[in-house]
Parts: sequence; C-alpha cells; structure tokens
Amino acid sequence: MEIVYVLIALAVLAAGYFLFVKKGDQKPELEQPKTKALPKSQPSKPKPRKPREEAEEKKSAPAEDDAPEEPEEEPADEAEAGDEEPQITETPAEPPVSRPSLTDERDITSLRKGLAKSRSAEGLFGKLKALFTGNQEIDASIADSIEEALLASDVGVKTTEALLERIKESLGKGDLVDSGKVWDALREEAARILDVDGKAGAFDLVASPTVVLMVGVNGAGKTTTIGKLATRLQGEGKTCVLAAGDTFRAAAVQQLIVWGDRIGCEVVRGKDGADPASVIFEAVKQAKESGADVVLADTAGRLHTKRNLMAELQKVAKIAGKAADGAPHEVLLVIDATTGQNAMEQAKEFKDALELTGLVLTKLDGTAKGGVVIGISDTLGLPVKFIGLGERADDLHVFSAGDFVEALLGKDSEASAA
Ligand SMILES: Nc1nc2c(ncn2[C@@H]2O[C@H](COP(=O)(O)OP(=O)(O)OP(=O)(O)O)[C@@H](O)[C@H]2O)c(=O)[nH]1
Ligand SMILES: [Mg+2]
Repeated sequence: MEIVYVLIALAVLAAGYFLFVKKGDQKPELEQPKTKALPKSQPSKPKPRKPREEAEEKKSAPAEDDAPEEPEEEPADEAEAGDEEPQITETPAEPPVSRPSLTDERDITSLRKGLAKSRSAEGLFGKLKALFTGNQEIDASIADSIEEALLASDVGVKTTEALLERIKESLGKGDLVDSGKVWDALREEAARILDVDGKAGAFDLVASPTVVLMVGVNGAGKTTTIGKLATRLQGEGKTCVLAAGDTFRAAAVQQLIVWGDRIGCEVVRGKDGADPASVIFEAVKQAKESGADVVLADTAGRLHTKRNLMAELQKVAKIAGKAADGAPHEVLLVIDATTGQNAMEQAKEFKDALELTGLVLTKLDGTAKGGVVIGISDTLGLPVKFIGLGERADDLHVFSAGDFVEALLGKDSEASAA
C-alpha cells in the first residue's frame, strides 16, 4: 500500500517537473522569430515574388543604391529557417547558381494546335502521313518520297540527306520496308538533330541579373517574344527589366512600354535615337540596383547585310559585358519561321557577327513548313530555346525537341496521349 503512495508521489513530482521546467525551456523558442526580422533599410533581395508585391514594396522602400553591404547577423539556427532566408544582392559569397527558370508542363495538345498547318495535308506531317497510310510495307521509292516531303517542308537539302542517311544506317534492310519502323526512326533522328548539345529549350538564369539580348531582322518577332518571355518569367516569380534598345523607332519603345505596363515590369528607355548600347547598359545597371533577375534587351530589326548595323549589335553586346560580368548571357536570334529557307542566310550573318546562344522560331502557327526548325537548328548548330505559336502572351513555348517532334510528327492516334 505504501508503495502505491510512493508511486503517486513520484508521479506528482514528475508532472510538476514537466509543467515548470519544460515550459520554461520552450520560451526562448517562441520568442525567436522576433530576432529574425531584418531592419527595413536592408537592401536584401527577396525570394522571387509577384510583380505587384514588388511594386508595392518599391513604393515604401527607398531606392537605396549605394547602401554599404552589411551582412545580417543571424542566430546559428536561423539558417535552417529555410524559405525566408534573405540573399544579399552584391558580391555573393558563391558564384551564382544555375537555376532552371522556365518549365513547361508537357502540353503536346496545344503544341499540336499551334502546329496545325504543318500537320495539315500540305504540311510535313500531312505529306508523310499520306505516304505511309495504307502501306504496311513500303518500297524503295519511299525514301525518295520522304526526301521530297522533307525538302518541301524547308528542312533543307543537307539536313534531309543526313536524316535519310541515318535512318538507313539505323534500320536494317528488312526494317526499311516497315512503315512503322521508318516513321519511328525518322522521328527519333529529327529529335536527335534538334537537341543540339542537349541545350534545346535550356534557359537558365546563370547570373543576377541574367542579360538576354534579342536580335534578328525586321519584324521577326523580337519585341513580342520579349513581352511573352517576360510574362512567363514574371509569372514564375522572377522580376524582369525590359531594355528598349530599339531606339530607331519611337513606336518600338511604345510597344515595349505597353508590354511592360501589362506585365508590371520596369522598362528602361533612352531618348529617341539614343545609342542602344547606352540604353542597355543603363537597364543592366538598374536591374542590378533593384535586384531584378533578368534583363530582356530589345534591339532594332536590321538587315543582316548592313555591316554598320551588325557592328552596332557587336557594340551593344560588348557594352552589356561592361555592365555585368559575362553579359549578355543569352544572345537569341529570333527567326520568323514563315520565311523558311531564306532565314538561313540571315541567320548565318548574325552568327558570324555575334556569339549566339540560341534561336527563337516565331510564327510557327502561320506556316505549314514546321520542318524548317529542324533544318535551321541543324545548319546553324544552335539550339532552339523557344518557339512562338501565336501573338498572345501565352503563345510562347519552351522548346523541347522530343515534344516538338511528337507534336509535328506524332500519328493522330497518339494525340490523346498528350
Ligand atoms: N502569328 C504569330 N505572330 C507573331 C508571333 N510572334 C510575333 N508575331 C507578330 O509579328 C509581328 C512583328 O512582331 P514584333 O515583335 O514587332 O517584331 P520585331 O522583330 O520586334 O520587329 P522590329 O522591331 O520591326 O524589328 C507582330 O504583329 C507580332 O504580333 C508568333 O509567334 N505568331
Ligand atoms: Mg521590335
């Protein structure tokens, strides 16, 4: 009986211990968040946020450019707090991390819709389909017919020959009469060609800010692509600064301002006729100051044959490099896909003048010759980063070689798999 009393007494003591001692232990933890708050003047770069939030913050925070960097002192365990950890804008301790910035969910159905003309009877898919339909076994002349279809789709002579050669190599003689196998080999080879250096569709934010220069002939779709790309980036929480480097036409600046207003991002412009290099320099500077993630720089359309204008682009690229290390990080040649093989000559000149990092093929919705993407990418040895399938803000697709080939050359029965 006494043992029972002793046990009860021990239980009461233990309960008392937990009530007073443990409760006391927890106190500091509850108070901890107070110490985490940053002083309001700290020019920290927050994690990606929506443009509107950013704009509101800008209103309340002074544009403190030259504020000396003062790393915030944080308790040791704060680092584990995770998401909210601030990043200091300048001189980061580590080199900027390569972050994939854009991701496209597999959306082959909308890709197919955009490529409807190329899938129609007069397009590449339509022509190939006509060749294969009904033939389980195909004869030797099929190679000639495939060649014709590819050439008619602006795939280009060299690429067409290489494609056919590889198909013949990869398939044994027996398989070459099997239409299904030939079709599969054709798609596989097209996808292989398109995935130049494994960089098709790669668009990483390698620096802060990452500077992207958009170049190309008149009317190719540079300004529209900038608007679409900024829409996507901002939608994913990245902040963009648009540089109105087309100082040639006042309307071009206005066009960019309209996009900027719509998306809610800053547009840096110069006086009419200003040096485009200085506008882009200023935009990069401002982006650094505001901690923006990306600078999308527009340039005036130009004929590739005009040497002085090509030299101007070289200067723009050089000056961008003075504004930020490694800039421009992307130099994208925007090509109007409806110009087909004619685009090839222009593209070569741009490639000679600049260190292009990739291609944007626009207006693919307006052509039956979607195969041109394969030819251009192969001939220039440049990866396609984006494709434009319409004029709306959401008509820009991050390019995926596999998905593109599936959308362009996938059989109808495979459509629902998308
Ligand atoms: N259908 C379609 N139209 C597009 C696409 N991309 C751009 N456009 C249209 O093409 C036209 C020219 O586009 P811009 O963006 O002004 O071309 P740009 O290269 O900036 O032209 P310049 O500044 O004159 O050199 C506009 O009417 C755009 O709406 C696309 O992917 N599909
Ligand atoms: Mg333009």
